[in-house]
Amino acid sequence: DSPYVDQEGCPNTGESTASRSGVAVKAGTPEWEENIEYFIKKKLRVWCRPANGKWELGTIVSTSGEEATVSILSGNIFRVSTWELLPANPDILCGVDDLLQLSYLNEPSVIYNLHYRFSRDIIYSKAGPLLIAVNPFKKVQIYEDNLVQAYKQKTMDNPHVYALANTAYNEMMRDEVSQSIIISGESGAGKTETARFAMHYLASVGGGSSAGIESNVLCTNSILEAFGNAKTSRNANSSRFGKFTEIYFSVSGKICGAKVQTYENILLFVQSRVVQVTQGERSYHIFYQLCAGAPSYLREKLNLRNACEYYYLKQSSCLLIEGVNDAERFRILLEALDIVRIPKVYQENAFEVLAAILWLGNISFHTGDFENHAEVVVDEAVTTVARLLGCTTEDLMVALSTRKIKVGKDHITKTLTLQQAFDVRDALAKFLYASLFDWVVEQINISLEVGKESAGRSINILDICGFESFQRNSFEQFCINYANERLQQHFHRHLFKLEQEEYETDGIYWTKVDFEDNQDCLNLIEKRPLGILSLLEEESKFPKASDLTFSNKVSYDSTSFLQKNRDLVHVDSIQLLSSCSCQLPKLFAARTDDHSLGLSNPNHSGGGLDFQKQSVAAKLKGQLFKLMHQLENTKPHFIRCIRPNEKQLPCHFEEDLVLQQLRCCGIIEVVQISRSGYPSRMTHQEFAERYGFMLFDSASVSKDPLSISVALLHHFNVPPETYQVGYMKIYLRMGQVALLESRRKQALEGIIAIQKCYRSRQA
Ligand code: AD9
Ligand code: MG
Repeated sequence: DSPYVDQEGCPNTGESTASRSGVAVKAGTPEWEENIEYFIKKKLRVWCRPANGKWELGTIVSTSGEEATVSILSGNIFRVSTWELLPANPDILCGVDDLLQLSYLNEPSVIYNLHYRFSRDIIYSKAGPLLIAVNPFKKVQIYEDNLVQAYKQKTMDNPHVYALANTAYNEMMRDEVSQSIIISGESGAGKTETARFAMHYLASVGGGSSAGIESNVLCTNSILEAFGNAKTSRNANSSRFGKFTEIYFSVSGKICGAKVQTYENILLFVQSRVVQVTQGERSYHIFYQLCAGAPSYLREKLNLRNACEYYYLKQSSCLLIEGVNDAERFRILLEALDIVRIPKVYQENAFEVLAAILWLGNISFHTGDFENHAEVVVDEAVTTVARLLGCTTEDLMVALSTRKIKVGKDHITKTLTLQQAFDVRDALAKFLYASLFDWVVEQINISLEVGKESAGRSINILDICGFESFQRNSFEQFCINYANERLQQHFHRHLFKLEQEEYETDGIYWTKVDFEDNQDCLNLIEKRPLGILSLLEEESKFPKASDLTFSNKVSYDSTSFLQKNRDLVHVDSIQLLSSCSCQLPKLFAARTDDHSLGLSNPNHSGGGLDFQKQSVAAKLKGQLFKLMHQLENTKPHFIRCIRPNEKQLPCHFEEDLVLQQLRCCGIIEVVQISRSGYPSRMTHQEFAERYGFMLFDSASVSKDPLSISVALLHHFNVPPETYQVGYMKIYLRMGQVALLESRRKQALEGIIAIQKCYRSRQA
C-alpha cells in the first residue's frame, strides 16, 4: 500500500502536520501525482472538472501523461488534465459538522459538504472557530424553546447559533470578560435573523430579572427594523443601518440592561431612500405601516392617506411586500413602543414627523412671475406640513422657496430655481427622518438603561451590512465596503495574525500559513495624505471642486460623492424648525447648534449658508475606529452568513455563488490554520490555578506555574502531539480543554462528596 497513508487510511503528502490538512494535496503537485496511482488502485473518489467547469465526483480509470480518464457518478466518462483533479473525501466524512474534520480540504469538498447539509435542512456548520449559517429562506424547526434548553444544558452541541451564544455566555461568566458576536455576510444572507436568534437565546438564559428587561431588548428589534429596514431588490427586509447591541449582565448572569448603537444613520441620510425609491423597492417600512395601520383618530389628526397617495412612496410602483401585512406590523410596533415605555405623547410626536415627511413630498412648485423662480403651490400638502410641524404656512413657503445669503454685512433674500426648491424640500425630509431615527434610538437606550446591578460585562452583537457590489457602485457602497474592510481586518487580525505572532513570540513550533491581508486596501482608503478619505475631505471642503475633479484623483464611480459626503441641509430650514411649536422639530433643530456653519458650494442648491456637519466619510471613520476599539476589548465569536441563491428561494443552492462568498472571507485558510493550530491557550498561571489542585501533591505548592503545568500534562497523560508548552502559555489542540474540564468536574464532585461525608461524621 501507499507509503503515504495516515491513521485515517487517507493518503497524505508526508508533509508537516500543518500542511497535512489536505490543502497541501493540490492538483499538479508531485505528491498528488504519486497519490493518483493510489487513488486508482483503491478506486477512491476524486473531484474532476470537465470542460463545463463544474466539479463532479468520480473515480479515475486510467492516466496517461498529464491526462486522466475519469468515470463520474452519472456513468459518463471524461478525459481531463490531471490539473483538474482533486482528492475527494471518503463517504464516512459526508456532511461532517466541522470542515476541520475533512481529510481533504479543497473547494469542491467544502462546497459539497455545505450543500449536502443544506439539502437536509442543516443550515449551520463550523469552519474551525467560525460558524457558517446558510440562509434556508424558509422556516426550519431548529429554534424551538426546548432547543434553547438543550443547548443550555449541552445535551445538544452541534453547530448552531444557540450553541455559539451559549459558548459566549459561558465564557463571559467563566473568564469575566465581555464577548462579541460578529455577524457578517452579504445583503440577504441572514445576519439580522441570526442576530435575532442569538438575542432570543441570551434573553432566555439571562432572563428572569425582576424588571423583565430581556423582553425590552427583544422589542427593540421590531422598533428599529420598522424605522431602519426597507424592501430592496436583494432582501425584502434589508437593514439599511448597522447595529451594535450591547447586552449587559449582572454578576449572577442576569440581563440588567442594554445599549444600542447604530451606524450609517449617516447612510440613511445620504441614502436618498426617504425621498427617492428605485423601481421595485420601498422606502422604510414604517411609512407603509403607519398608512396601513393607524387607528382612525390618528389618521384624522395626521390627515393620513393611503400609501399610494404619497409621491415619496408611490414613485417606485411597489407598495406591498408579499406575505407581509403592514397594518398588523403597525399593531406590533405600537405594542413594542409601549413595552419599551416610550410615552404615548412621544409616539404621536414621532408619527407627526413621519406624516409631515410624507406630505412634504407632495408639496409642489411652479415658476412664478419671474422665469425659473420657484413658488410653492398652495394646497393641502403645504398646509398639512405646516400644521404637523407647528409653523405657519407662510414661513414654510418662504423656507422652501428662498434662501438668505450674506452680502457684506447684510442678509438678502434670494429666490430659488425649481430644481433648488425641490432639493431644499428633499433635504428637509431627509434631515427630519435621520433626526427621528437618532431620536428613536435614544428613546430605546433610555428605556434599556443599564441597571446598577451590572457587573460591567456584556455580550455584544454586531449586525452590519455586508460587502456590496452592484453594476454601479456609488458613495453608499463605498461607505459600506469600507466598514467591511475594517471588520475583515479585525477578523484577519484575530484569526491569523495574532495566532501566528503569538506562537512565534512564545517560542513554539509552528509552520507559517500565508494569508491575504487587506491592509493595503485600508491604506488606500485611510492613509494620509493620499488615501481616498483624505482626498474626499479635501475636495468636499473646496468650493470649486466637482465630482469630476475628485474622480480625476481616484478611480471610482464618483457621481454625487461630494454632495453626499457634505451632507448638507439649509440653514433656512433649520431656522424654520427651531421656530416650530411642535416638540420634535424644535429638538432636531436645537441639536445642530453645536455644529459649525460652513460655506457651501455655490453650484450646489441655492448658494449661500448651509448647515454643515462633519462630513459623512469622516464621521464613519470615527465611528469605525470606536467600534474596533470596543471589539478589541472583547472575546470575538464570528458568524458568517451565506446567501445560497440570488432569488431568495428555499432549497436552492447555487454552488458558484456560495463559493464566491466563502472565498471572500477566506474560509479554507481559516480551517487550515485552526486544524494545524492550537485554538485553546492559557497562561501557565491560569492553567495551574484552574487544574493544579488535581495533582493532590503538596510538593506542587512550591513549584512555579510552568512546572505545575508540565506536571499536570504528564499526570493526565495528555498526548504530546495535542499540546505545546510556550514561555508564557500552554497551547492545546481542539477538544483538549473539554477533556480537562470534565476531569476537573469529576475531581470537584469527588471533593464535595468527601467534604459532605466528613461533615456528617463530625455531626
Ligand atoms: V441585509 O444586509 O440587512 O440586506 P441580512 O440582514 O443579512 O440582509 P436577513 O437576516 O434580513 O438578511 O435575512 C433575509 C431573509 O432571509 C429573512 O427575511 C428571512 O426570510 C430569511 N432568513 C434568514 N435567516 C433565516 C433563518 N435562519 N431561518 C429562516 C431565514 N429564514
Ligand atoms: Mg439585515
